[in-house]
Amino acid sequence: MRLFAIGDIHGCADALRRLDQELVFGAADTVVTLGDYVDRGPDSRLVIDYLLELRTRCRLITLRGNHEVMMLRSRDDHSFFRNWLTYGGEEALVSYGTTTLDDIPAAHWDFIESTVSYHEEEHEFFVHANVLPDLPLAEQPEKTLFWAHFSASQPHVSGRRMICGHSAQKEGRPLDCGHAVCIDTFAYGGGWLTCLDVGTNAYWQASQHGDLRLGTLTESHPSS
Ligand SMILES: [Mn+2]
Repeated sequence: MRLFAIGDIHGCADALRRLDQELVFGAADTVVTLGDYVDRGPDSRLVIDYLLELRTRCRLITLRGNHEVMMLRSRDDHSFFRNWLTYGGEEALVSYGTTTLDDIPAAHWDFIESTVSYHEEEHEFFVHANVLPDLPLAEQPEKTLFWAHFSASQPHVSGRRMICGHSAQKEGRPLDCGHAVCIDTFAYGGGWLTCLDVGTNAYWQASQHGDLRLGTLTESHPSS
């Protein structure tokens, strides 16, 4: 049984496929994707198609990111739609060959609506952005879960390790604070898409150009 987390994909379908080719996700695996499937990068539509297929052959847990929040809101709020376009929504629409959300397939809306706010395992919990350390996961404000910048001054009250994305680590390596790890490594911006083996702390990183490299978490900001 392997437990993986994958950081912010942002339309980087080639990098996602490269990780899958290497790790061959299968029926014995749990894969938690940390949200932000769409926007900014080139292939939002292909990423969602890929995840819909991946869901049929492993236990796939798809978290919601702030870009899914924005896309859902844009469907009902035309003035917000214009905002979203400038936050990467324009690239998402291009991947569908359209300029309007009316052309997004129903299966893709169903996928986006099905995304969850957090996920818990025995020793870890998974969120897109961050949590307030003193509040149980079920009581976290959406603003924190989807939008807050990474900070991990104190461990979460659950005692579990937090695995998150959202705050791009532009030098390309995960930020490991011991009780919290951020694995958004800027795939769409010329960085890497990170897949962390949560059980071993080994990670694989793929670029949009097909490069692959390996690493192991090394705590860089010990909790105090
Ligand atoms: Mn985000």
